[in-house]
Amino acid sequence: MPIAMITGATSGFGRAAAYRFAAAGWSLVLTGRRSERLEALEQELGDRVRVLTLTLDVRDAEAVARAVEALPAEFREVTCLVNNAGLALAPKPAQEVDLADWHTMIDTNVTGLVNVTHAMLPRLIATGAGASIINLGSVAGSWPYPGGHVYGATKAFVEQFGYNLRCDLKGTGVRVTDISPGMAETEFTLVRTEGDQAASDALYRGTTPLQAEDIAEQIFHVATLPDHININRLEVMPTRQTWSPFTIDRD
Ligand code: NDP
Ligand code: 8X3
Repeated sequence: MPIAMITGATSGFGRAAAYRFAAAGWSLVLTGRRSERLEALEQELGDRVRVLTLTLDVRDAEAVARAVEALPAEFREVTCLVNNAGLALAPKPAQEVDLADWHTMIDTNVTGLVNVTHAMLPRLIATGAGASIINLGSVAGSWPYPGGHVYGATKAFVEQFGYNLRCDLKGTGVRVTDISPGMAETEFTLVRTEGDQAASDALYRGTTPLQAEDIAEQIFHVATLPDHININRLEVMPTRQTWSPFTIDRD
């Protein structure tokens, strides 16, 4: 059975993707920082498919490299890496944000994703045809909005990194896709607002955001396309979300 390695499997898209791959019988390598959630996932999915959980902070390059190096033989031939772990912080004007929040987003969304990718590339290349790297970008990587500052910039990095990877992976059979969702109801806004449940509820109230399962379905679709197809980028928005107009500062 093929193997999916999913970073940030303890919540949102990553968790839903774990369920989606498990439903198709894939073996799973699930990572995240919250071990109790990983243990729960192992209990829920472990009787259906083979599950390996790794408590891992993607920002820690050495820990990531060690964990990949120590993958048991039956979990080594990873078919699909889902680089999903990520976060946004500080939804306020750039000039009011703590520098530490910018660093945390860069460390997680950029450095963390690079850490995992670097460690996993030899494994994916060894798997060869049919292997894929699916990176979670965002509409924020293409479309600026107030309060997006470093978050959007990290997702622009994710998109360009994926395209550049594709160039170098030519001939290996390894595919690279950027899935860039718009507004989706997960723990994302709770994290972004430092646990403000009312703010999170208010954002999703009265509209129809994407759900984690919607994106999990896209991830699974991309991962299971015939070997010769590479979707470069998939931008997915809720039907009820569109772009804002340009704004103008007036006297
Ligand atoms: P959630 O907050 O629900 O899930 C985020 C996941 O990332 C959690 O499992 C969390 O696990 C993990 N994570 C965060 N920091 C780290 C870290 N340092 N090391 C390891 N794992 C980490 O959010 P979503 O599911 O919505 O977000 C998933 C991805 O999708 C992110 O990259 C996000 O930027 C992107 N995205 C989200 C959108 C949305 O509107 N929801 C839209 C577009 C893109 P733990 O805390 O256990 O470590
Ligand atoms: C998160 C989606 O619309 O908040 O990446 O930028 S959005």
